[in-house]
Amino acid sequence: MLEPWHVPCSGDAMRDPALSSLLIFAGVALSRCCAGAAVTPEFIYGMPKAELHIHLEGSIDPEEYIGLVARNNLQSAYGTAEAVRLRLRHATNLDTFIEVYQEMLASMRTERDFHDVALACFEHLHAQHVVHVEMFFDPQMHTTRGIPFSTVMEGIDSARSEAEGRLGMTIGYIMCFNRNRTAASAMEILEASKPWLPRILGIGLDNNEEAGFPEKFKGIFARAGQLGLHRTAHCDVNQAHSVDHIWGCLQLLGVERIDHGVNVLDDPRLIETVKARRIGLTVCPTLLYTEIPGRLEFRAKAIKRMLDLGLLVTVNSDDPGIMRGLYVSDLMAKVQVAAQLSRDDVVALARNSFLISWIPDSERKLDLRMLDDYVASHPQ
Ligand code: ES4
Ligand code: ZN
Repeated sequence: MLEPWHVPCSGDAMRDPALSSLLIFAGVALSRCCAGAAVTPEFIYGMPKAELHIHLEGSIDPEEYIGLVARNNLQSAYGTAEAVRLRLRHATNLDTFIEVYQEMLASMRTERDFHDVALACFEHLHAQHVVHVEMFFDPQMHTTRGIPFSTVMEGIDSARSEAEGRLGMTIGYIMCFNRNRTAASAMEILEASKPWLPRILGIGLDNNEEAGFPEKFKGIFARAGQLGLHRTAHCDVNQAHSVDHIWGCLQLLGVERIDHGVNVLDDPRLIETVKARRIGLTVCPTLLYTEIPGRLEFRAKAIKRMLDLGLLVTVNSDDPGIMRGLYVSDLMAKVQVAAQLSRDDVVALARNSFLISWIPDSERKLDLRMLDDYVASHPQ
């Protein structure tokens, strides 16, 4: 269920229903008038781009959930997609978000389920002109439910090869360890993942941001480095001790990227360090089913400020199934309007997505050339 692309720039206009529908109808013209040079939603959608922050489990939408529950003969408190959507309104902060996330992912049981969920997600991203994906998955959330690690890996890996062949995308997986679980549990999974390591790009950290993060994962990240894996970590927006956590991820874990990382902007020394070390920031200006006033605008303005500071920021989908079905290009178009991004700004977002992706340099060069060709063939 996609939302209209075009949000008028004047709040007053939005308060008049007749005027607002007229403005939405005249969306392209409006988007031009708001942003100066021609930044149309079509230009944003058509740009080749990479998606670097999307969760397999968070891509399950209400219809998909209902289908999986039926196929697996599972008991569920929610009998229709509409009931699921109502339930998703419960997610208003990180903790309540994780509660519904856990309920949704419990619908996946078999290798086929993992394959189908991943493939549906790649198809959505392909439709938004994503040419390269680095997708998170949460092994502990499945192994602790009795699903073998091999079931998860076989399912998602066959989806990867099908999407690469049929859709012409390049795809890698990032194995996320849960910040609220022990380092020993993460190490167990890391060691069990060895047979699949050639097909895993890197590791990350997600789930509830609890005590001990990031210090307790120092050994995990050191081991992952020895195994040749890339390293990133979530630092969610406006959590307790966000700034300290970002410093910890940089200094103790040796991360190459921070997922979200909006609070980098709260510390001038952090800004300098992130810029000097060329740390990627995968920001997610997502909308929850429960409207939180100012949430999108806050993140959009942070993205604009990061661009102005020359930081390597990207726009990402995060959990589109739980967050109103919006994917990267939908979100970029919303950010463009909310923060008045210029054409150069939106191109920088796509360029950054390739610059901070974990692809071989030869591929990066091709992706960047594809973007340059796109820009050159769409004169202002
Ligand atoms: C997540 Cl937004 C976010 N934060 C932390 N953990 C997550 N898992 C899925 N989405
Ligand atoms: Zn995330």
